[in-house]
Amino acid sequence: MNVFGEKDLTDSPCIGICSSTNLGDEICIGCKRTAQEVIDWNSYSDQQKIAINMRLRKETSILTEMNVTHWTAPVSTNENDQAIDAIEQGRILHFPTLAFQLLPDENEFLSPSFAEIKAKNISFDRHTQRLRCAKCPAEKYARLKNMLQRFSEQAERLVHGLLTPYAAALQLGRTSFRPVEIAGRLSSYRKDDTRLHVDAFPATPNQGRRILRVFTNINPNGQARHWRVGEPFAEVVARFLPLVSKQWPGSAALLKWLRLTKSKRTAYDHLMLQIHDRMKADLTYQKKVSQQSIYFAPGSSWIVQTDQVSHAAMSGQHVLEQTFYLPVTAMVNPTLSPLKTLEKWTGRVLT
Ligand SMILES: O=C(O)CCC(=O)C(=O)O
Ligand SMILES: [Fe+2]
Repeated sequence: MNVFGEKDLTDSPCIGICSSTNLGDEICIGCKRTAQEVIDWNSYSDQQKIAINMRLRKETSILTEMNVTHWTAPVSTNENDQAIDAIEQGRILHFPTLAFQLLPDENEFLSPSFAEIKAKNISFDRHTQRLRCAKCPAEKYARLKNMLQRFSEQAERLVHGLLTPYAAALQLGRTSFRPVEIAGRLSSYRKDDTRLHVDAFPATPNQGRRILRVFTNINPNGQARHWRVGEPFAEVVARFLPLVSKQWPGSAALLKWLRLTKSKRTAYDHLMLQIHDRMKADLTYQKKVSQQSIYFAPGSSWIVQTDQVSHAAMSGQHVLEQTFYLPVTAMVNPTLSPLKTLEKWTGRVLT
């Protein structure tokens, strides 16, 4: 087992919930091994253990593999349905061979020196055409912007083509370029994205809207982006909702008046922020919760709703990311949204 509590490929996959030995099931409900594999485990060679663990990881993976190789490639109705269903269930759409092509004169931007000291990302707002947190000489500024603009447009085309029922309602958020190595970066625990969390932003309440992000790894040195992904959203809520502190009456208006938030922090935003902070603050949870590691290779892309999928970015350098917001009413199955899940648990309207 490594320092994050992740199992090695030769470790037993047992999670302490055993239905094969206890109840005689052919497939164990906990680890998904066959009854025979459970009985024989200790007699297996490392090679056999690795083969079984690889098979189980594939079976239990949160990734839905998409065979889309171009940002504008036509997508079949079947793929549309599969993508919507998977993303709403809290899965990650993975495009192993969907790469973002840099222009030859863009390679020079693959350096942390283009980001302001202490900044995690360079961000770009397509509406205002402004870059934030970039430390870029004036003569290169337009080219850096062009790189982010081009990625943003391609990500938008991909999402519109793939998640067609969302197309009319999707709102374009920021584009970001992340040229800073994640591992070893210093930050407060709240800003520490190497801890499992669901996304919630203190200054930008999203008032129930979904956060949908497109990532692409443009690392030139073969380095994957290593993520951990934790338990399903309903389980996060079951564990942390009972611990949240209440939102003081009048605090939302005060935060807005003081301009600490860009819009009203709704009851939903309050709960999501509390859950975000409490997940990150609980180091035992970080280590012990059931989780899987994912290595996103250079030249691959992925789409994930980061308000729903518990995630942590452990290491990696150089990704591009595009954020979209989606009203819950535009979902095919709104009951799967964090908003509706929290409303069901609290018995209250939260926006
Ligand atoms: O940079 C990454 O790979 C992911 C960081 C993260 O937590 C996020 O974008 O929500
Ligand atoms: Fe995040």
